[in-house]
Amino acid sequence: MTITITAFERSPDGGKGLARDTRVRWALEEAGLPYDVRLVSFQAMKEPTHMRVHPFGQIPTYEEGDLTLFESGAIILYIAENNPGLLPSDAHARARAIMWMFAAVNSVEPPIFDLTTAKIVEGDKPWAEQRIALVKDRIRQRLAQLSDRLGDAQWLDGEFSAGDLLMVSVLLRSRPSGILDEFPNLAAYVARGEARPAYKRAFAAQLAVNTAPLPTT
Ligand code: GTB
Repeated sequence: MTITITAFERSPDGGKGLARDTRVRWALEEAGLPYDVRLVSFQAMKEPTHMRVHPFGQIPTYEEGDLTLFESGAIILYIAENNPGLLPSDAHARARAIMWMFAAVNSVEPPIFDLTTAKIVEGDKPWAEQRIALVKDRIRQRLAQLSDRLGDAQWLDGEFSAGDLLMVSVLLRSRPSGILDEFPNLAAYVARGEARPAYKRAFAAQLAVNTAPLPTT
């Protein structure tokens, strides 16, 4: 059955791989699954056809036969549970890998995402400078804890897993602010993720979309 995901017709990052379709592409590449991509504009995302697939009018989504999913974490969990290579077979190790997936999207991503909101959505407010400083401190606190836990390990819990895939994807978004590089072991961890052939294929695929000429209407 063909897998179809959705991605920005043109990502605001111009192809830096920071939009959340990249993590889904990466999981599909790790699993060796071919996939199609349906590109959607910001306008099309809010129209009924896409809203039926994604109730919040966002990307990414995943469609395969009569299965439709949204939420990048849930999509990656589905891919990981149904294909070898992204989750350990030992029940406890598997539960811990899933725990790290939740930690990535639930404990690490929120402050990182908040910085984007503080800069882009609230950047013109008179209190923006103070808020940005506070949010940056919250990111530093969380990354310091993660850095302590990772130590000099290669991956978060033994072999590379979907937990690392999501954590690396989330941490990548803290690089433009310079905060990721304040934690050399996390920066090296992210670089290890980026060096994986599957990540490189996923990155190249999203870059090709974001640098291709837009279709003329
Ligand atoms: N929790 C959901 C998930 O994990 O799937 C969040 C999905 C989400 O935020 N999607 C964003 C979206 O569709 C794209 S990824 N936004 C359009 C809208 O809400 O109207 C977020 C994103 C966007 C842009 C950059 N960037 O340019 O760097 C990075 C990340």
